[in-house]
This record gives sequence, structure tokens and C-alpha cells, in this order.
Amino acid sequence: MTHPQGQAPAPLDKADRCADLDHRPRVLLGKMGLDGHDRGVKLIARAMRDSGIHVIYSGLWQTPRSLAISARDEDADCIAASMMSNSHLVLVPRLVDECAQVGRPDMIVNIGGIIPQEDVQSMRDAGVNEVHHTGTSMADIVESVRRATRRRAAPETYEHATAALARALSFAHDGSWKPAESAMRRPPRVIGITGSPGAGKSTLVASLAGEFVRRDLGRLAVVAFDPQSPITHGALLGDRLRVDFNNLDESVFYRSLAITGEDYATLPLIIGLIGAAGFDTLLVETVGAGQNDVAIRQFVDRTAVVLVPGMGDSIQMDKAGLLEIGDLFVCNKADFPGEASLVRDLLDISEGRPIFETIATRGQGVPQLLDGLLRG
Ligand code: B12
Ligand SMILES: Nc1nc2c(ncn2[C@@H]2O[C@H](COP(=O)(O)OP(=O)(O)OP(=O)(O)O)[C@@H](O)[C@H]2O)c(=O)[nH]1
Ligand SMILES: [Mg+2]
Repeated sequence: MTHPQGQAPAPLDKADRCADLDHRPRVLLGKMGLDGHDRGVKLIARAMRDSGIHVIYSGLWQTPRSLAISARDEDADCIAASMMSNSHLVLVPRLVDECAQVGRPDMIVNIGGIIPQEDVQSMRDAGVNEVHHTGTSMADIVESVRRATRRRAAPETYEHATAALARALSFAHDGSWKPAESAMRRPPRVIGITGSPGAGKSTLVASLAGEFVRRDLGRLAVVAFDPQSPITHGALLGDRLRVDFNNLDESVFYRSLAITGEDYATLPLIIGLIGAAGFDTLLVETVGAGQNDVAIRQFVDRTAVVLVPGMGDSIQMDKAGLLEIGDLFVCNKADFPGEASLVRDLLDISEGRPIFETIATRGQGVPQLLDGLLRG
């Protein structure tokens, strides 16, 4: 069928519109149910990022439960759920309910999209904070996030241990609180996953997490870093999108964080809090790395460097930096041409360090990679 194009509101210029708030807002932007209309959320995500907000985009086809778990673990100030498929009357009350079930009865839920006027009251009655309609201006959307960004309660306010951990991580990462040494413990295994932007780190982590849970190898946590804008301090945290939380449910704790450059200064606190919460293994995904980005090495026990075919010739392999810090190498996107020559070049410089070939999108080679990561 042919649709008329929906009107997209004018974009906002890049400016930090949140510097005066109690803390930098974190918004979980997601879509539930079988709703493929993602044009609006993409525009909203960009407008939020360009206004100094940290946006965690959890992707399409979420269940109310997976969205609630994501909002709790990401310690979102609010969930911004975009509803375009006429399923709001069923899914939105379930979302509010699930937030309470997973330990965050106070989570603010804002919705927008195709919500008929006559349904607005029942959405409010279900516990929804704000209802927005098509044509809402980007400035109004940013305002709705500002209204939702209230003074944060202390971690111990939450009875649910994971909700408390998620809040403690927020405080530790933004520097407003430093946990006591006695409140921290390093998990037995801390593994860094680094490599150039788009190499497939998050897809690999998602696939590794699935394999880890299938094998019942203990409690796994993931911390994934994405860049923060030097202009607005906003960030689009898109690593979580690769993980299927509809399936993994609560079996993996996953937290996205924004940093400027390679400033991992808060990582020791984050590692310590996650270990103290009883996690055995922590995977840390770095921001997309360049040749010089080697800082992660000092925080983790082992580092996997993810490479993809077609990035250069064998001279690149001899350059100092990123390739030196790998305890093992992953040649991901092994379905791309040039894979054999990448492996050959890596063999020349690997000095016995293992090389794994993977196709992360299909889970191919991932069981072997997990074995390799756990062996160290
Ligand atoms: C473009 C469009 C499509 C595109 C989608 C492209 C894409 N990747 O998104 C295509 C052609 C693929 C499509 C397909 C379908 N569509 Co369509 N589509 C539209 C259309 C014309 C515009 C949507 C749009 O992009 N608007 C522009 C963006 C920027 O606006 P927005 O998404 O509404 O978001 C704004 C606000 O709503 C608000 N907002 C949204 N969410 C949130 C959340 C929060 C927290 C806040 C604060 C604000 C907020 O802020 C945004 C900025 O203003 C609408 C009609 C309309 N005028 O809305 C129909 C419409 C949404 N589609 C509809 C239908 C039925 C379908 C199909 C089922 C049609 C079919 N039979 O094939 C399929 C289903 C696809 C799927 N997999 O889900 C219906 C939905 C009916 C309903 N809900 O009752 C609509 C309303 C058309 C109609 N009048 O019948 N569609
Ligand atoms: N063909 C192919 N595509 C892949 C593979 N692994 C990942 N991708 C795709 O590559 C793109 C980037 O994947 P991500 O996992 O987000 O990469 P990333 O390294 O985490 O990216 P940043 O976090 O932005 O640095 C996505 O479109 C993935 O679907 C693979 O093995 N083969
Ligand atoms: Mg990533």
C-alpha cells in the first residue's frame, strides 16, 4: 500500500540543553510489539543526543518485560516508548506493571505515536506519565525528558539488588559518589573486547552472552562504552541493540555508558561494584578503537582485538598500538572477502597468540571464541 509521508518535525541544532539538571538524563527509547515504524524513534534519538541526553536505543520488537529490564539495568530516568501499531492498550499497562515487577515501580513511562485521544485517559490510569502525539516538536520531546530527570535516590533505596547496582553504577560513573574499598570486589574474569568502529564487537558480545548463558557458566555482566559528544555531552548508546533481551531476559546484566575519548577513569569502580554484586565474568566493550587506543589493557585481564577483512595490508600489522595489546585476535565478518589474507597477516605477527575466525551475525565461530576467552 502507499502511504502519505508523515510530517517530520524540524531538527534541533546541537546544544547542551541539560547542563542545568541534577544529572545527565538517561532515556531508554524503545518500541514494543510488532511495530516496524522506526523513522520517528531515529529522529527522536538524534534530537535527544544533540541536546545533551544519553539515549539508549533498545531497538524494535521489544516485549514489555525486556524494555522494563533494560530501563532498570540502564538506570534510565524515563522510558520513551513509541507506539504506532495500535497495541498501546495492551502493551503499555504491561510495561508499567513489568517495571514494578523488576524492581523499579518508580520508573517514569512516557509514550508517543499514534495514540487516539479517547485512549489518553486509560493510558494515564495505567500509570503513564506523559502521552505525546504525532507532530510533537523535538523541543517538546527534550522538555519531556527534562521534566523526567529528577534528583536520584540513593542505591539502597531500591530493594531489588540489580536496581541498586544500576543506580550505584550511575553515581560512580558520573563521579558523584565513590564506593568504599570494602564495597568493591573484582570479578574473577574481566575481559576487554576492542577493535575499530563497526567491527562487530557488540554483535560478538551479544552472541557470546547467548552462548555463555546456554552453557550455564555463571553470572555474566557486560559494560559497553560508546562515545559522548564533546559539543553537547549527549550520546547515542547503541550497543545494547544487538542483544536479544526478549530471549536472555535477566540472565545477563548489561550496562551502556558514555565516555569522552579513552577516559576509562571510572572503570575500576564499575568493575569493583559489578564484582561485589556477585558477577563472575565481566565483558567490557570499548568505544570503537583506533591504532592508538590501548588504554583498556590496563583495566582488564585479557584483551580480544576484533579485526575485519579488507582494512589494510601487512604493513598495517607491524604498526605499534592496538595490535600489540591483543591477547587474542578475532577476525570477524569472515563472510567478507579478504578473510584468508587477514588471517595470514595476523599469523605473521601473532607470536602464538590465538586467532579466531567468526561471523558474529550467525554465531559462527563464537563457541570456539568463548572457549578461547575463558581459557586464559
Ligand atoms: C511512514 C509510515 C510508514 C512507513 C514506515 C517507515 C519507517 N521505517 O518508520 C512504512 C511504509 C514502512 C509503513 C508501514 C506500515 N504502516 Co505506516 N505509517 C507511516 C506514516 C505515514 C508516517 C509515520 C512517520 O514516519 N511519521 C513521521 C515521524 C517523525 O513521526 P512519528 O513516528 O509519529 O513520531 C513523532 C510523534 O509521534 C512523537 N513520538 C513518537 N513516539 C514518541 C515517544 C515519546 C516518548 C515521545 C515523547 C514522542 C513520540 O514524536 C515524533 C516526532 O514528532 C503513518 C501515518 C502518520 N501520519 O503518522 C503511518 C501509520 C503509522 N502506518 C500505519 C499502518 C497500519 C502501517 C502498516 C500496518 C500498513 C500495511 N498494511 O502495510 C505497515 C506496518 C509496518 C510495520 N512493520 O510495523 C497506520 C497505523 C494505524 C494505527 N496505529 O492505528 C498509520 C497511522 C497510517 C494510517 N493512518 O492508517 N508505515
Ligand atoms: N556480514 C557481517 N556483518 C556483521 C558481522 N558482525 C557484525 N556485523 C554487522 O556489522 C555492523 C556493526 O556491528 P556492531 O556489532 O554494532 O559493531 P561494533 O564494533 O560494536 O560497533 P561500534 O560499537 O559502533 O564500534 C552491524 O550491522 C552488524 O550486523 C559479521 O560477522 N558479518
Ligand atoms: Mg558496539
